[in-house]
Parts: sequence; structure tokens; C-alpha cells
Amino acid sequence: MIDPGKLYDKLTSGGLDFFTGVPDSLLKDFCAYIEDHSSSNIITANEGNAVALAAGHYLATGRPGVVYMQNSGIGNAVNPLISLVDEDVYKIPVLLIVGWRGEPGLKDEPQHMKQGKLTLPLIECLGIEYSVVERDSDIDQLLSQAEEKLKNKKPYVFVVKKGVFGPYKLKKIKPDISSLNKEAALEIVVAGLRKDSLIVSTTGKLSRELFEIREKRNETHNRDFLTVGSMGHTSQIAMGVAISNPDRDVFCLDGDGSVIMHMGSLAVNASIKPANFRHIVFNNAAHDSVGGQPTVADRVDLTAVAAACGMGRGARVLTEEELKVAVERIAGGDLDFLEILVKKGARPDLGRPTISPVMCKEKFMESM
Ligand SMILES: Cc1ncc(C[n+]2csc(CCOP(=O)(O)OP(=O)(O)O)c2C)c(N)n1
Repeated sequence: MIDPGKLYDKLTSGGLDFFTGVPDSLLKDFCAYIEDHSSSNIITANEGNAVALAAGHYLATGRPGVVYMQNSGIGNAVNPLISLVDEDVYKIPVLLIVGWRGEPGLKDEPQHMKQGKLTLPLIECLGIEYSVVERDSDIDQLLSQAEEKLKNKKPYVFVVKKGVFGPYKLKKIKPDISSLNKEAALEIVVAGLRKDSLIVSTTGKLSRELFEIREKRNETHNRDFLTVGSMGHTSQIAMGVAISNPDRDVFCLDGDGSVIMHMGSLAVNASIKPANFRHIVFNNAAHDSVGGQPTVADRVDLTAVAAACGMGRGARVLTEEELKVAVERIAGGDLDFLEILVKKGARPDLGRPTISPVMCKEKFMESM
């Protein structure tokens, strides 16, 4: 296994001391080490932003930045990789560290399988050279391969397999912004919505919790569209449903990291604002589903942002009592945006949906 601290020391002593990216579960020990030890680690809204931030760092210092991401983030990064740092454009070196979910031959969730199969071909198609990092890879050799490319002002990628990093537990954990348990809050929301409401829920643990709450309550899953990939796009899926089915109330259940990833959708949603669309954000100020790394949502009032965009009937709640009142209001159409401040953490025995994404889609469509 590779010791996260050892890799960090080797990178920083070689001048690669500017870190940015979006966290990933396969890289969580390395991301945690950076978070604890680096004074320049910026978790960006999305992976494309991280490539651009690293490019800016290079312009100012002449030193390449290190960008970490899950392979699902390559899609977000393609534009700046091709039109900014590429050797045919500005020729800016950057070291990408990419977690390889869905590696062929390993079992993973459906949304990772195609991405896993396409990870190396995608990187090759972008014309970027890479090394696959294994548990017993020689760090010095990896770094000398990367340094040679970076010196020639080219990007380089470390594609990191599952289980490569040795354990490192985050010490600098930001305090929780609320004492409300997320799953308990979700249960209050589910119980308070009208039975015929449609729900579109976000990537990560929230959709898994929704699935289990339905099981526990002996309720159908048919009116829930559980988004498993496409982080940050859930409110647009919900909006598409709401516009085209004005007879049903549609609730988007979102996470703060997901909202921030494509925050522009708040502005567009507010400009459309059909009466049947409502947006509920569970804000734990963290990317909890992939290791609890912080987002900036502890210092951003998302309700005020939504209001400034035009979703003016919003509420921000901290307690169960406030939540119950707010859920009644949003279910009755008296609010269109609700931000629930919750604490980090989920049940260790949280399961995964036992229905496939295609089955989920078909049942959801039939329910309309
Ligand atoms: C484009 C993309 N980047 C990164 C990921 C990995 N990922 C899955 S869930 C998640 C965190 C989501 O955070 P948030 O919306 O705040 O919800 P929470 O996990 O806190 O419940 C991340 C980073 C992903 N699925 N897709």
C-alpha cells in the first residue's frame, strides 16, 4: 500500500505543493492527509474548476498544481483539459490524480461501470499520458515519469486503483453546523409530503437513505427517481419532470456539495419556477458520501443565494420543530426552497437500492 504521507512529502518536496480537486472515496485517505497538512488545498465546486485553478497557480508561480478527482469528474474537466491546459492551446502542466471507480474486473455500482471501462481510453483520447498506480507501485518511479512530462509542459495522470492508499483518518474535522441527524430529517420530509408527490433525489447517501426509509415505511419506491451518478444535475432532472408534468408536485432532494457543483442551475430554475417544482437541500457542509471532506456551505447561506436568484419563498431550518413546520409549508406550496442544516454522518449499515437504475426509471415513469 502507498502511504498517503509519503506521497504527499515526495510531491511537495518536488515543488508540487498546490492541491485542488473534488474528493473521491478511493482517494479519501490521501485527500484527508492533504486536508490536514497542506496550507494550499482548495476543494472546488467541480473538477473543471480545479483544473482552471491549478492553471492559474501555474501562471503565477511556474509550478504545476495537483488536481485530484474521481474518474466521474473527468467529464467535468474535459473542457479546460482540452481548451486551456492542452499543448495546442496554453501548454500548462498539471498533475491529475484520478480515483478509478468501476475498474474492469472489479464489482462496483452501475453508474461506475461504463466510466471505469472508459477511464484509460478517455485519457488516451485526450492525448494525456498516464501511469496506473497499484498498491506496490514505486512512488519514485511514478514521480520521475510525471516530472518529465510536467517539465515539457504537459499534463500527466496518475490513475489510482482501489485500495492503493494506506489508511489515514482526517483530524481537522470541521464542527457540525447542526445537531439534526440527516436520515431523521429525511424521514420527516418523506412523512410530510403528499403521497402522490414525485421525488428526484441526489447522488450519494441521500438516495440510499430514501430507499431504506421507503422500505421501513412499507411504501412504494415508484415515485422516487434515485439519481446514482450525474452529481449536481438532480435539480435539472426534477425541473424537466416538473415542467412536463404540471399536474404533479415534484420535489428535488439535494446535497450542498451537489448544489454547489452546478450552482448556476439555481438561477435558471428560479427563472422558470413552475408552481409544482420545489427544491430541498440537506446541508451538512460536507461531501459526506465520499469521506466527509468539507464544502464551503458552512459559510454560504444557500437559501439567500436561491432567494437572490429568484426563489424568494425559502426557509432555512436547524431543528426538528422548525423542519416539521417548514415541510408542511413546502408540501402545501407555501415555500419553494428549503435548506435543512444537518450534521455529518450516516448509519454504518446503510444499504444500497436493491432495484436497478433502469427499473427505478421505469417504475417512476409508470407512476406518472
Ligand atoms: C462529477 C462527480 N464528482 C465527484 C463524485 C463523487 N461524489 C459522489 S457523492 C459526492 C459528495 C456529494 O456531496 P453532497 O451533495 O454534499 O451530499 P452528501 O454526500 O454530503 O450527502 C461526491 C464528491 C461524483 N459522483 N461525480
